Amino acid sequence: MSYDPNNIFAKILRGEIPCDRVHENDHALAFRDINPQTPVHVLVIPKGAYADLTDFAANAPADEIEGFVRALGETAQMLGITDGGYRALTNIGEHGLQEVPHFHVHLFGGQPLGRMIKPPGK
Ligand code: DGP
Repeated sequence: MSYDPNNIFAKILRGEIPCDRVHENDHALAFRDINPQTPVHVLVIPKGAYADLTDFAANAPADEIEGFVRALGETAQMLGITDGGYRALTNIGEHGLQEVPHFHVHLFGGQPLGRMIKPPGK
């Protein structure tokens, strides 16, 4: 997927629209999802322009990958969800129902989360 610089998360990174920021480092920003699915629902995004995990894994330099992964763990710690457990999830492309074409990882927590996937038709 090619990167669309007009996507909503690019606008958040440029400060053109606000977000409820939770954490930030040189390479990543964490903020609350506008439509939370669980008591804690935060998005962690790289500051670089990557459309999805496939793009990020192939093209991000090592320092950006490290900064992003550290931000994931730090954000979970800051949110207080590590003891109870939580889920980190990224949607990719059409089958993954990715809505925003800037790589992001959802952090869900604050309650038992149930099964990871509901099989089709069940
Ligand atoms: P996904 O389907 O994985 O691309 O999820 C995109 C998520 O982004 C979805 O849970 C709602 C959230 N979202 C969309 N627009 C905004 C926004 O303007 N601000 C915030 N904080 N979250 C947004």
